[in-house]
Amino acid sequence: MENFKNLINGKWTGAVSGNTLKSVNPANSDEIVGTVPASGREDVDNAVDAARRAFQKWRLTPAPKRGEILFKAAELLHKNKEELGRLVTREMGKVLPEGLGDVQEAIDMAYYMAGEGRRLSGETVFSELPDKDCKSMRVPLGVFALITPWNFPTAIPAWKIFPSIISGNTVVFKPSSYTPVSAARLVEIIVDAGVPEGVINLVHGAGEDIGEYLSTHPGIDGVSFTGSTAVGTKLARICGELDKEISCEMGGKNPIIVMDDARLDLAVEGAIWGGFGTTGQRCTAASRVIVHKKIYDEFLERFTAAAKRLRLGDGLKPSTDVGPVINEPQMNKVLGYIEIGKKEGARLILGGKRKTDGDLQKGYFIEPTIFSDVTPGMRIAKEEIFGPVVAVIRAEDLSDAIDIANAVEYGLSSSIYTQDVNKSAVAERDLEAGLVYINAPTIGAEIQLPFGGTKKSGLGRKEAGGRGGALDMFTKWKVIYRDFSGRLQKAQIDKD
Ligand code: UN1
Repeated sequence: MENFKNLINGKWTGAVSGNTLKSVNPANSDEIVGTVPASGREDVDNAVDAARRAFQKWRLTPAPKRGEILFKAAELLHKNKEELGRLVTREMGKVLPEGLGDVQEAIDMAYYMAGEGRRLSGETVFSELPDKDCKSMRVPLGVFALITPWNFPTAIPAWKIFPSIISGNTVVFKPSSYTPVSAARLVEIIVDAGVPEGVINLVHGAGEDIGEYLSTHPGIDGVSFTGSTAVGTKLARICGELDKEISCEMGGKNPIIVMDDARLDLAVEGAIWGGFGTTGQRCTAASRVIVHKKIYDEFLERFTAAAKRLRLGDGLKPSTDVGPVINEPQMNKVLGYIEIGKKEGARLILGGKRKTDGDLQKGYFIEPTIFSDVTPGMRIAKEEIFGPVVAVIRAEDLSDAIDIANAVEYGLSSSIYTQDVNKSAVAERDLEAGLVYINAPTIGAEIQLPFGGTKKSGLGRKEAGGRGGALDMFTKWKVIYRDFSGRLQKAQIDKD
């Protein structure tokens, strides 16, 4: 068991109230992974204050120097990858290769953003007037509140921490209270890499206690939130009124379309990985599979047979394919959706129950579950379940499949399996989603490209790398005009 504190101004400190929270292994609820402070408003005030004080110095630290610290953080994360990956698995439940993948995504982001220290470029442009020059540059916003979910305990924090601090911001980071120990280890490693005190502050606590307080704090300039659509849209509304920058990554109901010319073996494998990888607990999870009517029966048979072979268990065991869901309320929510699906008239063709036999009795395990004969109007076809439940829907043709894919409020990820280049081009153009995969499932975005969705999946700027990615979230453009003519020159008015 590991006991962590908040990090405020470079010092590990308990909550002012002295209260703590327990982090529990979802594969075995008897195992306490660690404890962290249950912070209140005063702790948030102190963290924001520390970040504000550190900002003036950090923004003037040359970006290449900030990059060197991030590079060191990447190397330390790499060195500690195995330990961190195991911790992610124990705390979040995902199988160990995925726990390690979670950490790898954080490492990738650290290296990538370290490089941005020498690439944070703007533009120089000619002036219309003589003896005058013009340039634009990226500048930090100030202090960011970073609020992250439990499903990627190190990757998503890394998507936010590294681009915000390379840009010269300071941060107050509030990780999910379900996976705080992984987040605390991540921060500890980043601090060991040499990030000065106050640049990164960590405040643990439940979202309902301090999430809104932190986001709307007068000392906060911008908010980057990943979590549910309900919380994200509420925060965005309040922050909008307060003139604070905010970007939200939220839910998904991501479809895989399988056309009649698809390579079925690939499509089945992709739907298994997309639907049941991370126990369906990704905002990018393939919770809908929309199948062309000509191959519907064959796909369903092969998909069900493959899902039947998945072994549920503790993610640390090499034999496990699918781990538990995060906790009891989430388990009950998923089981509730399975009941809704049955009542709506969908056919439950696999799974549907909690599993408690043998070693599984102390964890939150739900069988990989498949519904067939799902129609687009059903709730299980429209609402995000965030568990190992896949709805299989029949489509008449490509255009029907795309209409079904788009007929939800979300638009994060999407996919099509087809061998026909023309069909893939139509899907690429017409799928309403931030991410489109061709012959690959809906999960597995890489960090060097922007990440984010449309409709109710995303608000504001995108995450991760590339043009239009996180640097746009964490910087503002500043434009400088310098006149060295020694006289007053008037743009748009002076003739020569
Ligand atoms: C999420 O589920 O919140 O593309 C993020 C993916 C991962 C990130 C998922 N790289 O599935």
